[in-house]
Amino acid sequence: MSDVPKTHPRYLSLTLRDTIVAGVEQGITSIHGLIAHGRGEAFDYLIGETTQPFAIQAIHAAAAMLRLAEHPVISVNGNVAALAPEALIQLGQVLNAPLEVNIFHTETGREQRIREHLLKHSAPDVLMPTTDAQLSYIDSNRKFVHPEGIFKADVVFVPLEDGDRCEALRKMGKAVVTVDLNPMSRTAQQASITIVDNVVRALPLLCKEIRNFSDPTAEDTVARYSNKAVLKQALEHISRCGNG
Ligand code: PTJ
Repeated sequence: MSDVPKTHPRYLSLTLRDTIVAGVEQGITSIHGLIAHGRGEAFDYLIGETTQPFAIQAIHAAAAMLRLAEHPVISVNGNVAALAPEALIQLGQVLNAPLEVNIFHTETGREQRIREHLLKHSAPDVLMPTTDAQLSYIDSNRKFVHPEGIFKADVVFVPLEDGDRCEALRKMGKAVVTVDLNPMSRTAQQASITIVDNVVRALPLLCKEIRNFSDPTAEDTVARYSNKAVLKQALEHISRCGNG
């Protein structure tokens, strides 16, 4: 770990850098994950490094959608595994949903190392990609999925995604909940619900919201939710900050 003093005004953000670097060193996070993280940091800086009202609104709708799902699945890549393993496992527990490793950048042994990392953090089980079940409309490594996991899911939670799979999942008729700090990314634009927040802040809030969920009008909440409107709020917030 680096020697950033706790008094540094951006201590938390700098600590997260250490965590993602450690993920690369452990062979969990792809080296490309550092670039993705840097992009995320830039947007986090612009939204004020705190959870904003547009993210709270999306978290409420996401909790409703995930609670109503018949077969929700949590997709795990190398960045989120390094940044928030405990929160991912907690989310799996509150939803009674499996975690499934699904990565974009192929590297020998990385999928297995992610699985072991999650098991070490007490995940009850972790599904792995297979060649038995494949997603349509996609050519990358992300197409390989588990028949009892993403392949069968009606709602897929996919934090920090590259746009291709989100589009493929939607074309296959699945709902997608994502967490993405960039409201303009293809994933953010194509997901059913986009939580524009840092995954390390959003995941514990989502778990809490699901645990305490008592909205008798959950179906209406999901039906009324407009991702377009929420993303617009996020962009307006960013441009207000940019204008001082
Ligand atoms: O482990 P792999 O091989 O599956 O690779 C994972 C990454 C994230 C490298 C891969 O999916 C990728 O290349 O993603 P992109 O296309 O760079 O998109 C990542 C998105 O996540 C960007 O829009 C970033 O702004 C956003 N992002 C980065 N860090 C965070 C984040 N969003 C929320 N919380 C973060 N901590």
